[in-house]
Amino acid sequence: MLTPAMVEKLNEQINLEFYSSNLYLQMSAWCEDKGFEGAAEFLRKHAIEEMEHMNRLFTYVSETGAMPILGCIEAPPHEFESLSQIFTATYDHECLITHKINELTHVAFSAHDYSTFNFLQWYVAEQHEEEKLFKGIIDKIQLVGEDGKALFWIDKDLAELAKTG
Ligand code: OFO
Repeated sequence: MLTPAMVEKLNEQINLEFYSSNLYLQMSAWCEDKGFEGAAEFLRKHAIEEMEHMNRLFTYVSETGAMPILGCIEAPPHEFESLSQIFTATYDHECLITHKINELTHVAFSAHDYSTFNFLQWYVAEQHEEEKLFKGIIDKIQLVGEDGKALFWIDKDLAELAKTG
């Protein structure tokens, strides 16, 4: 049985995962519009992964007999300057998510809620992977530069990542 405070925190995270999904989906539309098809595919796939993160939390809250509550999801930005700005923003966003997961985990541990603490370990590990993934993309963009040809290859690389990642 979850405490009301824990349910509230988990519900906040459910809504945040929705936002992450919308953010990446919106970014994919910008990429599609600018002709970055690989980046668009990668972000679209990642938006689906964020919905899976949301669903995992939603199921956990339901299974413990509490009520997942969906709130208003803030509209994500839809105008971006460049591909590099998009991926810097995704990395910053993932760092924010890591911070939120750490906070949640701390609340669970402090309340001796070891079931939730254990459940959240999946997210702790996942955030390590997420930060690594997005940091890797920024590093690549910085390495090759941002002229047309370089971005063409980055886009191809992202298409491959969308297939395998
Ligand atoms: Fe990208 O990890 Fe969930 O939000």
